[in-house]
Amino acid sequence: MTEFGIEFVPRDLYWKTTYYAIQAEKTGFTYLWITDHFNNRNVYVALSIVSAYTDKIKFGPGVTNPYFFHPVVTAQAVASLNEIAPGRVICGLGAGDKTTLKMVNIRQKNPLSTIREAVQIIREVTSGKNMEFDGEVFNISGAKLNFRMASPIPIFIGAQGPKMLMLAGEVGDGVLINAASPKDVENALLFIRKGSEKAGKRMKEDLDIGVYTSFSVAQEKEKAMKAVTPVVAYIVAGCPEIVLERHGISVESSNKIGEAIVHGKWKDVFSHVTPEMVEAFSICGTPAVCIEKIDKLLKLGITQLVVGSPIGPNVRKSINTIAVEIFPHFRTD
Ligand code: F42
Repeated sequence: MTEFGIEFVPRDLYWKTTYYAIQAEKTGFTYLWITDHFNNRNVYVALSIVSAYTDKIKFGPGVTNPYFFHPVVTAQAVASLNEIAPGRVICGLGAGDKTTLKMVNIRQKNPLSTIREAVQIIREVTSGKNMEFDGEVFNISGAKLNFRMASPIPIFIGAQGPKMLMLAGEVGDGVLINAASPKDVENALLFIRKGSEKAGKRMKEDLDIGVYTSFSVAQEKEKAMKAVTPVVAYIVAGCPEIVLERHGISVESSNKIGEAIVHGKWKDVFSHVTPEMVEAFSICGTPAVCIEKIDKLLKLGITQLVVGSPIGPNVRKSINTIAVEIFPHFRTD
């Protein structure tokens, strides 16, 4: 069965994120991911409050990266959370958002080795081992947590490029595919499968396959579109050429959107984002339209669909709409 996850961006005040988290748990979401960007509120502060106000939803950073946080610090953070909420913590890890890394002049060097080694370090340190490690990127001469781990923490890798998707299939407990269209997800699955086969793992049984979508649902299509447009703009601006090509979007229009974002020209952003871009990079529309699009993704054989930012023009109402009008189509219980 496919589970549903939800993503919150801690741009909102902590109490709002916590309120939405409680609502998400009550309405039947299984996973809660909170994004990590240094210019938003801190992800672990947000997650600790969430842990205190929820009982069963699984939660974690979605996703953190080993450039801002050394993997031993990530291991410490998720292990601490897991002490507060045993068995509920999951750890999302990715190469990091290029724009925010650039702001502080951190080069995203050797992303593949960095992620591969970070996964190993987080896994071993959170399992209570005293770790010694001499890698291509990280070097550790004795790292052990001074507190005991409650349970293992699954590591999900956020990935978009073919090599990262393959690596995610090979070393992750799960993968979070950054995509919304069946074409992109199908393509991603080919690479994930190659990686999982290399490691002798079975897709789905041994590897959680999540699709992390930009999502916007409202009773009026126009309102859903307006809410999702800025998120789609960021996606198009940061999208690899190969993916733009797949959707017939020119690099020139992607650059134009990027320029408009950098200069805060939001009128231009709205005029450059086309309905085709919204179609390619989000699940957006009325509940009926969203049901149809979710159905196409679930049929590809994924284990988790993450309903991502903005969720809708009014987050509280949209979570309610998902629970009342969308979930019943996918759940028999
Ligand atoms: N990023 C954040 O910063 N915060 C978030 O909260 C966040 C959430 C999130 C959720 C799901 C998801 O899928 C991604 C998410 N991201 C988030 C974005 C994520 O951090 C990455 O930016 C995103 O996944 C894009 O990276 P990627 O997976 O496509 O990997 C990049 C690095 C890439 O270019 N990959 C290439 C590929 O084919 O996969 C490989 C690049 C390569 O080969 N590099 C060489 C190497 O050896 O590593 C050499 C490069 C060199 O010069 O060092």
